[in-house]
Parts: sequence; structure tokens; C-alpha cells
Amino acid sequence: MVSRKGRENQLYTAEGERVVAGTVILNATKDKTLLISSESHPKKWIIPKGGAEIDETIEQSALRETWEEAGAIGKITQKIGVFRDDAKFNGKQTVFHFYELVLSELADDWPEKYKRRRQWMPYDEAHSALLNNKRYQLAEALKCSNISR
Ligand code: 5FA
Repeated sequence: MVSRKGRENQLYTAEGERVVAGTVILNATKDKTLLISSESHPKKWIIPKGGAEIDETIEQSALRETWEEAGAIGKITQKIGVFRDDAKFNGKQTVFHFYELVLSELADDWPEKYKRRRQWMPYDEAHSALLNNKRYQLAEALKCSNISR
């Protein structure tokens, strides 16, 4: 998997929203999810996700971001859904596409190893962490996944 830098290939909707793709990573027994720390707010937990690019499918973007940010490889088991954020960041609204991914390999070395922490959490802990950070779309994606709770 090749990691990418920059935003010149960023995909936008016809309405000008930034398209972001990511995964809810589950362990094989589907009772934990792997959260990562935000780069801009290192104390806050998020789900691996990032800008979808024009020359990829949204699913490919989600898998690439999952590798770059979390060092995780696995199988996409469902599309969880599309979640809109009406708030504007850098003048743009965001539309998130989230997939569920069951982990097959967690690398010890990955592109953003020195930028991010990773932590497995059961549903309640992960959902609360995302809600406490006001990451409502990420919390909703986790809620809509097949994680056991
Ligand atoms: N941002 C912060 N809170 C947001 C929210 N509730 N809804 C939508 N966007 C929100 O920050 C990533 C970007 O998202 C920042 O520009 C922030 O203002 C905005 P983050 O989600 O805390 O993650 P991060 O700091 O680790 O940044 P990246 O994951 O690297 O950035 P992107 O998700 O934009 O992806 P990309 O740069 O890999 O394409």
C-alpha cells in the first residue's frame, strides 16, 4: 500500500463538500475497535479516515487511510454509511463514508507511527471517547457497526 501526501487530488461533491473515507476497525471477535489519536489534537481519539482522492474508489481511499494512519490491514465487511457534518472546517463541509473492517494484520511499523497512538477499546469506551470529543459522525458510524456491546 502506497501512502500519499497533499490534497491536490481531493474529491469534493457537486455541492462542494470534502469527501472523507474511513473504517471502523474491529478485532476478529468483534468486541473491540481500534481508535487512533488525532494528529491536530493528540489527546483526542478518532477513527482512521481522510480525504478521498479523485483517482481511487472511496473504498480504496478508506483502506489507504486505514493503513497510513493505523497500520491496519483487513477485510471490509460492510459499508456502514454516509454521515454529513454541517460545520465548516477550512471553509468546507465534510461528508464521511465509513466502512467496517475486520482486522487481519496490525503492523508494528506504519507511515504515521510517530504521529499517532493506537488503542483497542470496547464499544462503550470508544463511543464515549468519540462523543466527548464531539465527533458525532464518528460515534454514529461506530454505533452502526456490528461491534458487540
Ligand atoms: N475537523 C475537526 N473536527 C471536525 C469535525 N467534527 N467534523 C469535520 N471535520 C473536523 O482533524 C482533521 C481535520 O478535520 C482538521 O482539519 C480539523 O479541523 C477537521 P482530525 O479529525 O482531528 O484528524 P487529524 O488531525 O488526525 O487529521 P487527519 O486525519 O490527518 O486529517 P483528515 O481527516 O482531514 O485527513 P487527511 O489529511 O489524511 O486527508
